[in-house]
Amino acid sequence: MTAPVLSRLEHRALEAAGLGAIRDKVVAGERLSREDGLALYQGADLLAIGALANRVREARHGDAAYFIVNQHINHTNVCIAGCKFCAFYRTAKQKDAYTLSPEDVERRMRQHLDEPIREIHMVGGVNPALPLQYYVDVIRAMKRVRPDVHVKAFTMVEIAAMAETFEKPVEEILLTLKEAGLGSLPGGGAEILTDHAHQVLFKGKIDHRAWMEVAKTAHRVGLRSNATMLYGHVETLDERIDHMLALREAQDETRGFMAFIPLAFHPENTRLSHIPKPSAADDLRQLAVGRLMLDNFPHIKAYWIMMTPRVAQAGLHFGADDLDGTVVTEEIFHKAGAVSPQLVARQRLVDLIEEAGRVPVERDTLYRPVADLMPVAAGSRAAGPDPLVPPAVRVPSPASEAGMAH
Ligand code: V47
Repeated sequence: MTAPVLSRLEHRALEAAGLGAIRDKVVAGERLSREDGLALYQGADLLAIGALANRVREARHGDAAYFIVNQHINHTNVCIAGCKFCAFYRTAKQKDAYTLSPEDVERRMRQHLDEPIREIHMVGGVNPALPLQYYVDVIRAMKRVRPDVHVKAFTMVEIAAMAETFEKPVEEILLTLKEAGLGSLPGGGAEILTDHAHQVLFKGKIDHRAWMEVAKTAHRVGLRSNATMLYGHVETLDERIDHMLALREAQDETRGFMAFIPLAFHPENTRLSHIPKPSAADDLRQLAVGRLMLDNFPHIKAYWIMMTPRVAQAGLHFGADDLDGTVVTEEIFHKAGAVSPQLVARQRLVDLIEEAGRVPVERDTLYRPVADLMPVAAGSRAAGPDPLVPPAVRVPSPASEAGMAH
């Protein structure tokens, strides 16, 4: 990676903010410490911190900003973990509990066959009623509909639960799913990788040691993954740093993580609804701190569904280089009150990126630029009064199949 180059003004602003030593380390390519991370969270000059992260991002990726055309499917909302931050899960007995059959998944995919979808992102609850064959059949169904699609599915939490339920080693589960067509693992379920957050928020599911062990095992068997961080609830800034340091250490070992994805907590409809949402300033700072601390992560994703398209767009100047995707049937965050539309068309992502002065690069899941760009739908720019709302939500979403998952 080339060294980040700062303007004189940026140099001075960082000096004035008391962040001169951190600036010098970053410019010299030296690793930041826990104390540096805390100073970045506490520093008053958000713009100076953003500029530093931006220069690191530009040194790595230039003006490129990545996105993908993808479809999200949440195969079940039945979950026994009972996480306090989750608005999606249901117990098996609740009226609106659902589990999609492999045929349901196939049907959902067929509804979008005319769209250039390259990735299926599938996650669900921890539903112990499902046999291992179910997961194999679902992946095979996806590959039947779209043989070339990349299946990014099942969080470390779901994989660990399968290993426990089916009494098999994690590695065997991963190899079975890989054999069926699994391409990589999404970054969910990490939440905050500390004992305190685990105890307070999600003690019904695996802790940080187990999450990391599954991630490393996945990387060892040749499956790459992402890593999320759910912030803005009960965690301290120290815990956010712990989380990132744990990821950085694991990445030194395996090099298997592709993107770090900070997820802003949406309190609506959760047991933590009294907690205010993180501010846009917190979102931008978190992107910047993630970029600066996670020096061995190639990509920092500003997930527009969680951050809103506008903040994610600004994030492209605070260290982020990726907006995730078109997210054709994302239901997860709508349950928790996210205002983002269900579908932002490919053109809208291109617009968001270009308006930010960046160069859109359509990618596949593994961040390879897509050579055969599909033509953009004519007129999508003038779709309606609010340009951030897509012309239509194409798939009717029965309430019984809506979802939030690990
Ligand atoms: O693991 C749950 C989080 C995650 C809430 O890998 C919540 O490319 C906010 O992991 N407010 C699922 N967040 C989403 C996820 C993801 C998203 C986009 C891309 C990728 C990727 C992964 O959502 C869960 C959990 O941490 N979550 N509830 C909530 N109320």
